[in-house]
Amino acid sequence: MAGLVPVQKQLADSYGPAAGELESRYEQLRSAFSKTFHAEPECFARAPGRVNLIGEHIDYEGYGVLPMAIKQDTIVAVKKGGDKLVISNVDGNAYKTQTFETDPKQEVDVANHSWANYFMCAYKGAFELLEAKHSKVPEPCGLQIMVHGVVPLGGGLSSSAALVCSSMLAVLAAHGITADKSEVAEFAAKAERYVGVTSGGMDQAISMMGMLGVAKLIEFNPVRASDVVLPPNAVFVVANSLAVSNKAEAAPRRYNLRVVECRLAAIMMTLALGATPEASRSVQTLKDVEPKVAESLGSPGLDACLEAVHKHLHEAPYTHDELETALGVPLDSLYTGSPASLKVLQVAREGGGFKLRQRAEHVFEEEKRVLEFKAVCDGSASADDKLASLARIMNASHESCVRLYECSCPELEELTTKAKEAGALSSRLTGAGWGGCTVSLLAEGRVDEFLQSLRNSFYQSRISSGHTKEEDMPKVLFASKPSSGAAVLQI
Ligand code: NG1
Repeated sequence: MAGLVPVQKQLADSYGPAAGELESRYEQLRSAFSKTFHAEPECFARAPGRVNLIGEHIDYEGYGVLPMAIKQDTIVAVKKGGDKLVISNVDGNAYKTQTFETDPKQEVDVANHSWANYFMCAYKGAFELLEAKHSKVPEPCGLQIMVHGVVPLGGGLSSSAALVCSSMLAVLAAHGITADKSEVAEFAAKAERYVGVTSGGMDQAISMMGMLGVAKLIEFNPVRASDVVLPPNAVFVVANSLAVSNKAEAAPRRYNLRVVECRLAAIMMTLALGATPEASRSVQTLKDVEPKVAESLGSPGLDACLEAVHKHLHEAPYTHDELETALGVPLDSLYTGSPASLKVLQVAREGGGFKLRQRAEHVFEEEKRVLEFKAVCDGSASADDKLASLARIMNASHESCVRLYECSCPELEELTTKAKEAGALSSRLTGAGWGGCTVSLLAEGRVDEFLQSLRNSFYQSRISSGHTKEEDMPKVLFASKPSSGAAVLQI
């Protein structure tokens, strides 16, 4: 248990010394709410985005990751009222108001991808949490909701998790329920999958359990977070490649395909290690393979898993036929409960097969990097030596995302290269990739010069061509410190 979601009485409890800058935003949200619903909100709930420092594409394989919450967040104002769920946004031009019935069992309309679908995920998740963890489930009732989010969309900074977590807290708060942070993280992660992305639980966990001043090692099953104190001279700069990654829409060819490839790799490794096809088919994640490797090779740990990958998985992509022959069943039968994964299999038939060895190698190596990153932070080396080690680990992660996981894109490559030319010790894609943001490591004192240089080399031409605007630059390129996690605000 991570402790109850805090209920705060003043903005400073969430935002620290920066609270003053937030007052006008809360006022704007309050006034949009009263203009739309002719009443005052009962409370607010906020949840931040995050930047992942190390551990990419391994949360859904059960492995630990190391992100920090960022100051950009989504705030939801809520009040009980009416007999429908009315979901509005302060930016009503971009995000149209949507109305839903109050039945928590309704399906999320995946075919019509809309921003409000994330609210519906949260709404369903809130009731699932209540059913699982609370003796008395409240009667569903109408809710009036106004949202204001400033986490860049499709940027790999978890705008979706910020919306899902803040919405879930708002629904729970409206029903008078204060839940445990890790329970909300767990149910929010499950609920977000209703939009059709078979994602892991990192984003919701850090959004709920983030803390001012420290990054977190997030581990799963059960979800939990432990503090990671970053070297005092380390500054992390987030830069948006401006290539928007539409994760939900592209999922069958990208994100969800990787999740399927990892599971197939885990199954094929288990089979090669001597399990029957039937037993192999029940394996879900690469982490599940670790004890089987230990038993079979006589040595535990990630290096033994890598040895098994190299020994048992071939480099050429696996075909449907090859996998079905080895497993003795149609691949579809492995995914009967998951329409999103069935869609992957359907799309993959026309694609280039499944790259099992490359994906598994990335996952085990990346988890080694997570553990090493934490060990460096916890260790007693000088601050400069720590920076050098963290930079090496982060660069290796990016290299692996490019070469083995194939989740980069030309814009991210240009941006990481230019970031290093501009003085970053390391620069890597963060989040799912295929667009979105990079995170670069800088030594304190080098940041202003870096921001100016990257602005000239990467962004100036994009401002001139209208790709982004001068006034949006603070949202596109910024230094970030670990910020606090989600909260309910009664202000
Ligand atoms: P983004 O796309 O950055 O929100 C996604 C997943 C994470 C994790 C990372 C890759 C969602 C909600 N989040 O993050 O769980 O797998 O990719 O490390 O899909």
